[in-house]
Amino acid sequence: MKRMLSGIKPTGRLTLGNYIGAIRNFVAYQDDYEMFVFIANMHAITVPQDKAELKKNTKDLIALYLACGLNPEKATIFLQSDISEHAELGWILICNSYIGELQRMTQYKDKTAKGETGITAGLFTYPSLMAADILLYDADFVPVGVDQKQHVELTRDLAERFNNRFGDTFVIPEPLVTKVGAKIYSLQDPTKKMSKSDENPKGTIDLLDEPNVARKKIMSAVTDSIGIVQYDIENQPGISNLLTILSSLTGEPINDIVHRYTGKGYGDFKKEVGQVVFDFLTNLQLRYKEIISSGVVEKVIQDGNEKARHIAHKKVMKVKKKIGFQIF
Ligand code: ATP
Ligand code: LTN
Repeated sequence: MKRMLSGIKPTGRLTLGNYIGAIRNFVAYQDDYEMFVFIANMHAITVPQDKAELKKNTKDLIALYLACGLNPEKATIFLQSDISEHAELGWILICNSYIGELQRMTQYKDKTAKGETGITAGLFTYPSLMAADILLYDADFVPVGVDQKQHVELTRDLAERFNNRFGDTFVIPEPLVTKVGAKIYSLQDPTKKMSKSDENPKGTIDLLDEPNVARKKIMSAVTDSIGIVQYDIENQPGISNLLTILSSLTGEPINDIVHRYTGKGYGDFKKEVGQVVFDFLTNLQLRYKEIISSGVVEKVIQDGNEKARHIAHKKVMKVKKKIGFQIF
């Protein structure tokens, strides 16, 4: 069975973008792949985190993984910072990454271009840590939203470089980007990614939003004055985004939805999207509450960590031997 791995940072409340672009796919793939899903808390601290919030977000993320349908019998769910091999291999890969290639990573480039201050060295080197996350487990595939594809490509470069220099060590992973929903946009600015760290809460649907509040956000989503429900990302980014959301949550192809709305206005369409989101969140939150109160979260992480640690340890031992760290 091929292996698949992915992670999400506990940097805030998970959004519908995280669900559609990432988690939904982890769940779909868990039957056909050996699945590893982790909480990327070492990546979270590349920007300052409040201790209590980080703890809460981490627990919530695990519970939401489960509520979204990840099954710990099939998928290994673990906490990155509990497996110290991530930091170890991360450092070794940083030492095999060029400053130039890290400078080309869009997240860093965008932040520096905007003149943001307080950018940490961790934010600059985090793509190398992400490479370590992937290479430790010999992952064949990495399901991610489109914004992360570049990092998986860097991972491939680092793995090939290492293999060429030290001999066959790492599996070369492939990014897997979903066809529909690789990028869900802000409801208030549909040219921008829907993001956990967005300051405007109206643009983002949190998975833990009150379902009624979420419905209102859909109803007040920015659209256009064209008045035809159709998929046209250039001229109708808002409507196209809502079409993607609806299609992702129901499985109905976008073309079929467009067909159903021939001759109808945005009002009816938004109502349907709002209702589907309302129902989705209501069911999800019911499961989330059950999971939180059952205390299963701790057990899931303990079991997952154990499995992950075993694999990661073997890989780091191999790497240390290859580079000359093992002297006896
Ligand atoms: P932040 O806003 O703190 O940078 P984020 O919302 O981008 O966080 P991540 O933890 O960076 O979330 O991403 C987790 C996964 O969710 C990644 O695979 C990412 O590609 C995917 N993802 C995040 N936002 C979206 C989105 N709007 N549409 C589709 N996929 C997304
Ligand atoms: N960098 C990613 C989260 C992440 C990840 C990974 C995803 C960290 N390590 C390994 C896939 C595989 C992010 O910011 N979304």
